[in-house]
Amino acid sequence: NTPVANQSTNKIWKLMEKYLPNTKEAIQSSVVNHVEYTLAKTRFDFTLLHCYQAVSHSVRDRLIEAFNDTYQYFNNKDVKYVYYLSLEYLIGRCLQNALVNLELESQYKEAMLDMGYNLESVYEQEVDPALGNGGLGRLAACFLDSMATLNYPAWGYGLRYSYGIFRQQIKDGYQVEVPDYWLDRGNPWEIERLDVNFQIKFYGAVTKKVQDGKERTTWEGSEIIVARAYDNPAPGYNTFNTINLRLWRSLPSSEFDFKSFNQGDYFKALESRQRAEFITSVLYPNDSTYAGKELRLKQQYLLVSATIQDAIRRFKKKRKEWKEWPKYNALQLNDTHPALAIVELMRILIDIEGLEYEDAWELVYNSFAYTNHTILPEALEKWGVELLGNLLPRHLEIIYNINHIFLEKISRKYPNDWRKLSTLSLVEEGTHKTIRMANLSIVGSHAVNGVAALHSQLLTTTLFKDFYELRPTKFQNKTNGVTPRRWIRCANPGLSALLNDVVGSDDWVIDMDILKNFQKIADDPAIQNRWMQVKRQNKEKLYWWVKERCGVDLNLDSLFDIQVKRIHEYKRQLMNILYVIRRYLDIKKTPAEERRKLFVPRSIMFGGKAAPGYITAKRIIRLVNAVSQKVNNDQEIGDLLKVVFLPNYNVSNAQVIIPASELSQHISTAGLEASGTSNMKFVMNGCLIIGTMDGANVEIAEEVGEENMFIFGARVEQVEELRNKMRNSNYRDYFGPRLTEVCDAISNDLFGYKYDLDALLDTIRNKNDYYILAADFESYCEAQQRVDNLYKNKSEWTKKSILNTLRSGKFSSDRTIRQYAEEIWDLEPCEIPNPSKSEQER
Ligand code: GPQ
Repeated sequence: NTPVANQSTNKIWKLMEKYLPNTKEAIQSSVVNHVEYTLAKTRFDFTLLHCYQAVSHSVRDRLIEAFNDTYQYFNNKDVKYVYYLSLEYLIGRCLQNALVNLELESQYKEAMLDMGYNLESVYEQEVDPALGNGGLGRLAACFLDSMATLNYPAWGYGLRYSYGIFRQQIKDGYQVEVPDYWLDRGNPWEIERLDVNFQIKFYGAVTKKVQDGKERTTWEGSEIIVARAYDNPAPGYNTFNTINLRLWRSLPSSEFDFKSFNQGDYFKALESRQRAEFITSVLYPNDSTYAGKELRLKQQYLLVSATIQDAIRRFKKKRKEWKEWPKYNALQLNDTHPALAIVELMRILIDIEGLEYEDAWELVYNSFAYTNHTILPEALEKWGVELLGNLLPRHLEIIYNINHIFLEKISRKYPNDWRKLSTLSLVEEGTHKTIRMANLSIVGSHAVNGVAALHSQLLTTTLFKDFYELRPTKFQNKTNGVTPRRWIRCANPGLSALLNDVVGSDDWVIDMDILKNFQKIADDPAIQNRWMQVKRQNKEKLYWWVKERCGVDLNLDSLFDIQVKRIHEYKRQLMNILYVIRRYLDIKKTPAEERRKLFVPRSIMFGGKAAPGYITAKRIIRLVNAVSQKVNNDQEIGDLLKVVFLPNYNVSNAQVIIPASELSQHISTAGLEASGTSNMKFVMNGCLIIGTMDGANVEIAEEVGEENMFIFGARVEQVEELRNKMRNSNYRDYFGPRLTEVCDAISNDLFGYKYDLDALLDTIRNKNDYYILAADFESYCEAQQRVDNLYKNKSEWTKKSILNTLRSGKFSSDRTIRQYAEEIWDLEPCEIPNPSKSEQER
């Protein structure tokens, strides 16, 4: 880029100095301008979708002002940056969030109403960018919101997949996956950076030569592609700071073309261009399982290589000494998916920058940190050395170097301890030799954290025990959190208004802890009434959502009982639906005139995607729909019990579902849910949790009080013993009578689909019930009885609901991000001065 001459720079500077005004007229004219000049539409040919697009462009203009100023300011102040590396971001819809964070929602509402548009229906036009699978991806999005809000100098880095997670349709009760081409209607929020491109190399060969008595290694890749930046501004709340989520898209490299086109095969050369574009085309739809596919490894390396090059370029612009790298850069790995960043930085420092190995290692070690999100063995990434060595030969070599030096230290410290050496090694030996990415991440990072107190404790006592003993101070806990901006302020306007009145301001949006000071309102009948009204309105919204999508008429007076999350055996949706059958059978056995006395009317809802190849998870969906079919059409049952599968659970649907929920299920086998984050969203929205002592539920119980939840089931210490008891025994010995009757009903074809459903039940009957569903079933049924009893007392229920919200402050991601910044990143906030209101309104 050639710098513009000084005089004209001054002129441009003056012209750009003005900020867009936010008066009603200014907003309207900016929207109308975009209709005409950006969309090239006329007032005669203009739909609600066009309206959404024009409004978004007008908001984007305002975001860009803040965004450019923010990084200019950071740059001038020469601050330290944190780089958050994640293969997934579930950011959700942007329009409302941007308006709320820019504090312009009411202005836009009024401006649009005046032009004949309802802003809420404009919101509904937006697609939901679903570039993630579940909790891990949504966590990254909540973190961006908190990093911006708390004024941290941060960058999010990820991939711009053309296809996000599939859209889930339910056909004949089965999940059907439909491709999610989310860019169909363009994306007004992103800024394509035609000038930010990095070359990415794959395959090829490593050569060594001696230069000035020193061995120099070079890697010549044989496939070269380009990563291009797409920027997505993430505005903070109550601050002018707006940070960037930079997503990379893969494109063919024209330099590489030159060679292949000259070889004469035009079509073959075009094919290789398409292969380049394919790399970022689709998100792998597996949650907590490792895929092991080469394309996935290419995706990971593309993210890592482009990001490291970008960070280095930024660092070098300031011409700092390499030894200052950790003082100016912190890099956070969201699970092991971007772990190759450790190796990529080593490679660049040694092979290109010419640093000594030890010096390079110190810079890497002091800048990287790693977050683990699960102890499930099937999720732990292990790349085969053949695959890795073929795609990234130099990286494999460096991994071997790291391992060699590391293991030498270990064997000096623990001579002849072969068990230790083989568990700590980055390499898993065997017929199929693999690289353990978790071990690489731990060895290459100065901090390793779990995502809830229980999970972090399990890491140090089980999965990473030997690493912990080696360096206990490296291991930390950072309990997850969620942003109250999206999950209360945007998703639950009724509750937000109520909290504003209680607190006397909207300060709670950036300081959730102040809600604790208002606990006495929980007993106030007037507040309780208003609280119930808010819940009722949210239930009505979900009522219409369900009616439209599922064709089921819910009873608004029934208890809305919801479990929404990825379908996984460890999350035990199966236990939930088996209990629903239990309830159904019990209602049928009760004389009609006594039913309403004994049973609280319930609407039990399930939602979540199954990985396309996960057959058991898909059968769970089949069972839920089979039960739904039977129960909802049983005249005898009426509105006492309804069962619904909510299709295509995603962020925008969650914003409707969570505020409407009264009971929320978080019932994983103790020890297996690392944290859970929707549990936090439900609690904030005044739902009561039925749950096991797992993940963050443990800390939720500490905060809101066990008496305000329905806790049940085996504790983590008991799980192994229960499994041992079941091992090699017949399921008839460990099934209680209530569970036996339910399973027999299914096997006797009460719901049809016998083949699928018997196979499903075999996972608990003949596979030793790894997730101890049978062992927890009785205690689950008892907890459900406590739910019914409490729901009969509206005032007591509401009181607990209020206390749940008021005591949920700990679970704001603002708290989490502050802890990361202070305890891992060593990062200071840097708030840019807000251009004065008068200036904005000029
Ligand atoms: N989680 Cl390893 C995911 O959503 N995807 C993954 O691949 C892995 C973990 C979840 C985890 O299951 C939840 O318990 C956490 O709350 C969430 O990550 C965020 O930490």
